[in-house]
Amino acid sequence: MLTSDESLNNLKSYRQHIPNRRKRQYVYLGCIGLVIAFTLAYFSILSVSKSSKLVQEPTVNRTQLSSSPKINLLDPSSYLNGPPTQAFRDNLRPDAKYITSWISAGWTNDVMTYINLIYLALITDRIPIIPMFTPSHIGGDKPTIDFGEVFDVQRLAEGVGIPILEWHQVKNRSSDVLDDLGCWNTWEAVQDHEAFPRRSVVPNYLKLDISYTKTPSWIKVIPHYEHDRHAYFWALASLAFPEGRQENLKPPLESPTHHTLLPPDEQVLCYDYLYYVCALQPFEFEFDYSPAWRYVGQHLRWTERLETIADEYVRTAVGALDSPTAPPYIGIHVRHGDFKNWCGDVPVQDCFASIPIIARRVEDIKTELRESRGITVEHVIVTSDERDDSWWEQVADQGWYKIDHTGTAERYGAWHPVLIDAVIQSNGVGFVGTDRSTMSIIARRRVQSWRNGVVRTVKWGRVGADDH
Ligand SMILES: Nc1nc2c(ncn2[C@@H]2O[C@H](COP(=O)(O)OP(=O)(O)OP(=O)(O)O)[C@@H](O)[C@H]2O)c(=O)[nH]1
Ligand SMILES: *[C@@H]1O[C@H](CO)[C@@H](O)[C@H](O)[C@H]1NC(C)=O
Ligand SMILES: *[C@@H]1O[C@H](CO)[C@@H](O)[C@H](O)[C@H]1NC(C)=O
Repeated sequence: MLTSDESLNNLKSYRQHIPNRRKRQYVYLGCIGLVIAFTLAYFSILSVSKSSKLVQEPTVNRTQLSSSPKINLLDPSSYLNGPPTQAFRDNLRPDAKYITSWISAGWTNDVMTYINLIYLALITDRIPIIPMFTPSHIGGDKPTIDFGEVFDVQRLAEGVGIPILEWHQVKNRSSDVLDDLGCWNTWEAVQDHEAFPRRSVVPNYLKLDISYTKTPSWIKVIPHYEHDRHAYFWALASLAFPEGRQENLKPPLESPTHHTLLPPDEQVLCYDYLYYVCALQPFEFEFDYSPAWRYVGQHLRWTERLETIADEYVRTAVGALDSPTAPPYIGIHVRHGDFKNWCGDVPVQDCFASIPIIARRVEDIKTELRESRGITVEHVIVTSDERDDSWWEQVADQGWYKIDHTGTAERYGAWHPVLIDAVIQSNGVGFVGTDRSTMSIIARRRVQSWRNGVVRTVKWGRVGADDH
């Protein structure tokens, strides 16, 4: 042990040598630094590739993706064995890991649910397998429609930077094989009203017999709070990795048909329902930072075909069918229908925002477009689920246009009235939406992200709700 004097002396002698030693030391330090840096880099690369072998096989080679942007992310041969098979497992590559989930609400909610699924795929390094859209609000007797018939999947895959598969690419649509699958049941961890996993018709369409394992209750954002059902993305993601999965295994519920008991599948990770999922706070699509919107939703563009059809409807509506391009317009989405159930004792005519109230927001937008973008927009196009003719007369009295869907379902199918309206809402330079409607929320985000547009949301529920 050094006395304080000795150490002081050492320090002094050390100091005296500084002028000489410094240069050499810097050279040493530099060399050592470089060696350390290289070693660290080497081991981190090694450990990444090792741990991804041990913990999780890399399903998405980001090096490859970033170095060759032209890679065909949709080429299923890289991520599947071949054409759709009768039993889905026969088509899975042993070196790849996948993720899937089901839908169970109105169409817009279902779009958001698939966006959440793809975002979860992104943060768990898995390949999402997206099911179809199932009819609910458009009538349960209607056919399903493929995700890829509505959205440009190739563009989505390129935008998000991961491969994206659809179920019909994996399993033959007309297969009679009922496949067994183990999935996570999130529903019973986030709510107390239903003592079963979230119900969905998707597993019936896909012919899957599912054995569910309850997730831990800590996935829930607001513990024990019965008025919210959201789970955290990263809580769900933790169950996608071997340790988190292992630590949270519980006796599963037997599957309805084969009565099999299966733990959550490691290769095809699945969750019953991903609508109520957020990073920070419930109903996050409302907020600018929403990671699901920023990393996935904004890349979800309509198919060329839908764009072409919608464009023709717009040109027809505004009487510009002979013009090659539609004029810039402000889109409005007025959500009525079952929203009257939220009115309580308030008479419907006082509860929903009246046309003059909506017109105030249209004027706001026109002014802002003029002042901030220097554009004057004359055309206003209204989409709504309202069926009352006298209401539509008020719309016409404003000089606003409506989309005529006479014959749309017959020509294109039952999905198209709502699909075309959603495209039209997203293509304006301005948008006025209805507060609390997810269809309005997502249209608003699209107009902001894709058109750099100006948006407003009309509040409703009582007289004066939108006064501000
Ligand atoms: N064609 C058309 N249909 C609409 C419109 N707004 C609502 N609807 C219908 O009402 C349904 C309700 O919207 P959904 O998206 O299904 O339901 P949701 O996801 O719960 O959306 P919100 O109820 O708006 O939050 C739609 O699917 C349509 O069938 C519209 O502007 N045009
Ligand atoms: C990823 O792709 C790059 C470039 O093609 C290749 O050099 C590398 O070995 C791949 N990595 C893995 C883990 O497959
Ligand atoms: C699905 O299977 C049927 C036979 O059951 C076959 O005729 C059809 O070609 C298959 N479809 C695809 C897309 O492979």
